Amino acid sequence: MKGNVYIADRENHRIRKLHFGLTPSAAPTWSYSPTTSSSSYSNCSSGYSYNNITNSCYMYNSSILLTYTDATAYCNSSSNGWLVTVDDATEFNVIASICDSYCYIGYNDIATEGVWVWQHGDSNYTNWSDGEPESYDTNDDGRIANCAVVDSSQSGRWSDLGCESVFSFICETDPLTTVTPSYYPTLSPSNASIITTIAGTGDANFSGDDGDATNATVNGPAGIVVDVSGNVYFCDLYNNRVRKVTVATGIITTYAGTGSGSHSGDGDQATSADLYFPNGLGIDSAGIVYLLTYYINHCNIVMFLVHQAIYSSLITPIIASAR
Ligand SMILES: [Ca+2]
Ligand SMILES: [Ca+2]
Ligand SMILES: [Ca+2]
Repeated sequence: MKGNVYIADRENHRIRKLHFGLTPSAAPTWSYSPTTSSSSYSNCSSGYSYNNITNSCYMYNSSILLTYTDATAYCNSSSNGWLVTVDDATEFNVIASICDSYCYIGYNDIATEGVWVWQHGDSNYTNWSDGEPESYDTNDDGRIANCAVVDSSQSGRWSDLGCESVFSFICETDPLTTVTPSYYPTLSPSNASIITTIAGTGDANFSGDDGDATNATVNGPAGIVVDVSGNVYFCDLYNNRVRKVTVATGIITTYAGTGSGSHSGDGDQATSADLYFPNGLGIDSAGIVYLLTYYINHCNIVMFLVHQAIYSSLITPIIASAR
């Protein structure tokens, strides 16, 4: 496809391809923390609201007044919730801001007078109003005071009142564990790319001609070109060859060079020619490949040579000229 990018990944001994416009088949892995989610993010069972300060879910309806037992049942039947457990000062402030009257929380000493427990989970946090808790509440018809309520008139601090009284209440649940973040990454076809290896295993060696290119070894790939059909040619520098990956099959072959690092073979088939560290390639619109190699002349001077490796009816590549 137009726009693909090919990379001679020299030190990794691989030919790699950046696929233009291809959407990855697997979603990228993202670490996700609800506490950093956007304010529009919702992560709670139906009826509950997510609070990103406490990373918990709350339900509150000031018009529903129930006894402690009925309020507990109401929460239990609402996505297996519970009367809220206040874990710390942070959650205290959140709950205090939610409740605008008296609101049951999940703290009680029903089982043993004076031994206060949470109906769900453990918390050592308390924030009683002055003089609370009491054994009997003189402000609540003298009932046995076994259930804690948030008292909005006391800045949300708690009082213990009779559990038979009907009050508002606050239910709590954990956030849902399976979420789809609203900012889940999507890659648009116009700019997506993923990278794959099309040749080389990563081992620096020579092997694998006439087989799957991804099972073949190469050694220091350098220059790379693609012909109009999508076939890939690259200099296999330290193997003194030019190799070709045929796009239709993924098969790798030697296109030029014997593997011997010297200079010979002009006019012969390209696969019979010796190349000395081929390191640059070009291709023209006719599919003629141009090849840059080193050449050490008789004065021991390193020179560069450009070869023209010509297809003959797309079958027999020939190195035609030495200069
Ligand atoms: Ca809590
Ligand atoms: Ca009590
Ligand atoms: Ca009290």
